[in-house]
Amino acid sequence: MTNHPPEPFRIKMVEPISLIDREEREQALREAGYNVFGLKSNQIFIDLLTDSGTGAMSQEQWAGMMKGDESYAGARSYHRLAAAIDEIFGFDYFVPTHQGRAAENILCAVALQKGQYVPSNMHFDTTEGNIRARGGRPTNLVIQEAFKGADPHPFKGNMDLEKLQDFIKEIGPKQIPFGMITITNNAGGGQPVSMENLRQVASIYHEHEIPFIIDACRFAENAFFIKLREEGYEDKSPLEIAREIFSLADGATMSAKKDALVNIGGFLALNDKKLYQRVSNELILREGFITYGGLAGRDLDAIAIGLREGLNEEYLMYRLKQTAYLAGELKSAGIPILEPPGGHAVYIDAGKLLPHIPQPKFPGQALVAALYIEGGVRGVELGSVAFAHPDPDTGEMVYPEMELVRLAIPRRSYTQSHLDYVVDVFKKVAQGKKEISGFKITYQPELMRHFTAQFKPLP
Ligand code: PLI
Repeated sequence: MTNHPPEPFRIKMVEPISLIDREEREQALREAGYNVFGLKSNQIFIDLLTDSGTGAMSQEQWAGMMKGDESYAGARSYHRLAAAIDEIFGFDYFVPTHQGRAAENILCAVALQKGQYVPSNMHFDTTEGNIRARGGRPTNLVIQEAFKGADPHPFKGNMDLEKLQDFIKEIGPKQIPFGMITITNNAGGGQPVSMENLRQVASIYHEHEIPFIIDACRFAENAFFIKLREEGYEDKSPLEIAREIFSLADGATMSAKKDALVNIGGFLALNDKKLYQRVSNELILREGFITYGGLAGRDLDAIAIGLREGLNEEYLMYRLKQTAYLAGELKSAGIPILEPPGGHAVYIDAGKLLPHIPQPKFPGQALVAALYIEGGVRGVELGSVAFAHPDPDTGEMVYPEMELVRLAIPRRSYTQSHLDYVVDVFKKVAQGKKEISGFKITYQPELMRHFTAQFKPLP
C-alpha cells in the first residue's frame, strides 16, 4: 500500500461546484451574520463543514434503495437492516431513528432525570444538548493528552479511568443513569479509543451497575485505528473488532450519516428489554413506528448496505490516509494541527494559530471566516462558540480547553487535488494571519448556539 492510496472508486456521477469571486464571498458571509451555517451551498467551493450525511453512496446502496419496502409495519427493509445491525453490533433490540440526535433524545427522555450526570470521554454537542435539555449534566472525562495538540498518543480519545472512578465515587452511581463513550471522539479531534480502554470503562461502569452506552457514529474508523495501532488486533478484521467493541456495552446511539455511509438515518440499540419497550413508546410518539422510526424503507436498505461497506478494509485505509494526507500537508505548511490526525477530519488549533485573539473573541470563528473569504472553503468552529457555556451553579462562563477548527472530509466525495487546494488556501490565510480579528456575538439561542448565532467582526 502506498502512503496515499488512490481513491478506491471512480466517479460515475458528478455534482458541479464553482468558486464565486471574493467580493461575493464577503457579501455572502456578511449576509449570513458571519456564521458559515447560514451560507447557501452554491456560495461554497469546498465544503468541509461536516462529514455527516455529506458522503457519496455507492452503486450498491442506490440499487438497494430501489428495493425499499415502504410497508408501514414489518417492512422487508427493516429486517434487512436488523440483520446488518445484528451482525455488526449484536445488541438484542434496536429502533431506527431519523438521525443520531433523535436516538440521544429518546434515550434521555426515557432514562435521564433532572440533576443526573452522564459521563463520557467527551460528549458531542448534540449529546451534550440533549442531556442539558432534560436538566442533566454532561461530564467529560477524557485523558489529559487529548488537550495536548502535539502529543502523539495513539488513543487520545481514551477515558481517564482514575477520573471516572473518582467521579462515580463523588456523584454516586444512583445519580448516573447511564455512562457513555464516543468513538471516535469527535469533540476532541476524531481521536480513537483503544479496546483496552473500552474494556476498562465497561468494567468500571458495570462494577457500579451503570449501563454502558456507546456513541457509535464513527465505530468503523475507530475499529480500523485499533487494527493499525493496538497490539493483538493486527490480524483481526474491522468487523471482528467492531463486534468485540459492542460486546462490552449495553447499547449504542448511532448516526448512520457517518460510518454507515448514508445521507440520513440513525438508530438506538439496547440489550435491556424494559428500556427498549419504553424507548419504543417514545419512538412511536415522536419518530414513527418501530420498524421505520422516521425513515423511509429505502433509507433502511441504504443503511444496511452502508454499514457493511463502511467496514471494508480497502475503503477504511483510503479514508484514514486521505485525512492523514491533508493533516501532513497542513503541518508541513506550519499550521498547528491536532496530532496524530483523527479519522474523519483534521483539527486546527486556532488558539495557537491566532494567539492575538483571546477566547472570548472566538479565534476559531475568526479562522473559519478567513478560510471562507480566502478560498470559499467552509470549515466549522469547535471551540468557544460551540462549547463555552455558563456553569449551572455559578453562572460563570466555562471555556473549552482548546479553540479548534475542524475540516471534516465527506466520505468518497473530494479528490486529493481538492485537498491540495485547501492547503493552498490555508497557506494564504496563515501569511496574513496578523490582520485577522475576532468576533462578538450579536444573537444566540440558549442551547447549541453555534448553529444559528450571529456575529459582528471586531476592529
Ligand atoms: O447529526 P446526527 O444527529 O445524526 O448525529 C449526532 C452526533 C452524535 N454523536 C457524534 C459523535 C456526532 O459526531 C454527531 C453528529 N455530528 C455532526 C453533525 C458533525 O458534524 O460532526
